[in-house]
Amino acid sequence: MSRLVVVSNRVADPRKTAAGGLAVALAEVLNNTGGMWFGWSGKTIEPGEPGPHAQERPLHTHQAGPVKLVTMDLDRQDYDAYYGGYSNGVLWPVFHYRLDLADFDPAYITGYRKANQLFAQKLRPLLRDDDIIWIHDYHLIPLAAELRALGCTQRIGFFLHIPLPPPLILAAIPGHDWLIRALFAYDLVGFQSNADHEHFCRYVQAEAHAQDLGRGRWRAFNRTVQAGAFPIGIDVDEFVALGQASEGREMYERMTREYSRRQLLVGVDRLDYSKGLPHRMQAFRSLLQNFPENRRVATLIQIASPSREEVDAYTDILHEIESLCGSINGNYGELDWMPVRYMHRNVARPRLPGLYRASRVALVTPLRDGMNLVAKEFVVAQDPADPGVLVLSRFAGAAEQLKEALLVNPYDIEATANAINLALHMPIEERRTRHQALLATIRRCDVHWWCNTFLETLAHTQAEVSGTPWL
Ligand code: GDG
Repeated sequence: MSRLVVVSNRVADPRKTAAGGLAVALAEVLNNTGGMWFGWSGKTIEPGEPGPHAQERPLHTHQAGPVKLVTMDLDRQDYDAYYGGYSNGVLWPVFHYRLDLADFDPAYITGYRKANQLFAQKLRPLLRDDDIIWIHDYHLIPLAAELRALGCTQRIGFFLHIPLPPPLILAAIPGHDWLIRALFAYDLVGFQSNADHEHFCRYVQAEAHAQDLGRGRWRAFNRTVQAGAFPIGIDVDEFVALGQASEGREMYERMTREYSRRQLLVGVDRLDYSKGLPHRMQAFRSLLQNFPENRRVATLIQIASPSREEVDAYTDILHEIESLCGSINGNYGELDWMPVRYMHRNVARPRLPGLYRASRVALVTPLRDGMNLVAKEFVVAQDPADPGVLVLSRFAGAAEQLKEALLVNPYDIEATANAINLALHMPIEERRTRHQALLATIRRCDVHWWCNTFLETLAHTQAEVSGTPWL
């Protein structure tokens, strides 16, 4: 059987838990298959720091159960241009439809390309001829092209965890044609949703004049690539077990005791402008304003785990949320009731199922999201006899699958407040029916299904042995 080699910007020990959808999902996958996980070490070399040049620097290797973790350091300037610059200052905002937040500094793409070349140079000697290589996310789009340029002919798949916007938004990125052309170095390119896949098809047809070979296959730049939607899921059994473990149960009991006369609403997000936190706060404020019967009853617990604090747009959103929470609590709070409990901290993963289960409503209202795993975790954590209600943004990839949630447009503050009110007062029969349907979908398309479907499709793509370097 071929060995699986996973490549992503960050590598996490699969035996430990980590926040962030990508790490959580990959840890689960590699735990089952074994193989190698390659990525950045998390360490940067500061200018003037003694030591060998990037190309000669040794790799860090660590055996974690069945998984060999191999990581490399990056020079500070390269890391800043590649990670904070191009990946999170250009690709993240544009792919989340936020052209206004993009910083198209030309130095960024140079650093991005250089980091990807270094990844390829370091990875190449570790590869076996029959490896299956699976590259993840927007940080590493050109990696397969760089590997092909070094002569790699292995099957290489790519999965984009974030949305792919429509062609005209993509076209705002200087060098967008280079970026999409790089996708043709892969054998299989996977997206989270049908909408993202459709954007890819429209782009390659219109901008790259690709030939449609049918069944998801496209021909351009002397290469054939297959593309499709592979919605990511969670490890349902693992999450159920986590909820039954002592920390999960204790959390549930503590929350239900503490809030016995209240109704809890919960939000769990990385602190990111794509997650729609200010809009959510405004909707919650409208709920209290328009439906006063919820005052003294509804409490929103919002966890916003720290993320990418070195990027300016993230500091701005932090201040905006803090000010909104302060004003809601100031205007509506009572001596014995705080409407919003906001935490800008990480919560230990074993506590999450208990927190979800104690909550009557989850607010998952991103302005754009590739998938959103919190929506799925919330459903799985519920008591089927008395389940909570999921309020879900129609702009999360998860909305394509989770039709029985209360779907909202998060930009429409009043309509979202109405939906939250509906959720808080939904009769138990309706809650049960919706929950049953949601759970069935989430179980059917769990993380193992996602991984197996992607890897099986990759194994069956028509192998193309042409190492033509075209970047
Ligand atoms: C990308 C895409 C896509 C969050 N806060 C804490 C915490 N978390 C965990 C959640 C969940 C994960 O992090 C977040 O999942 P999302 O799906 O919201 O992901 P992103 O980080 O934006 O990731 C996204 C995902 O990739 C997978 O493809 O779904 O659309 O943007 O598991 O529970 N975990 C802990 N403490 C926290 O405070 N322990």
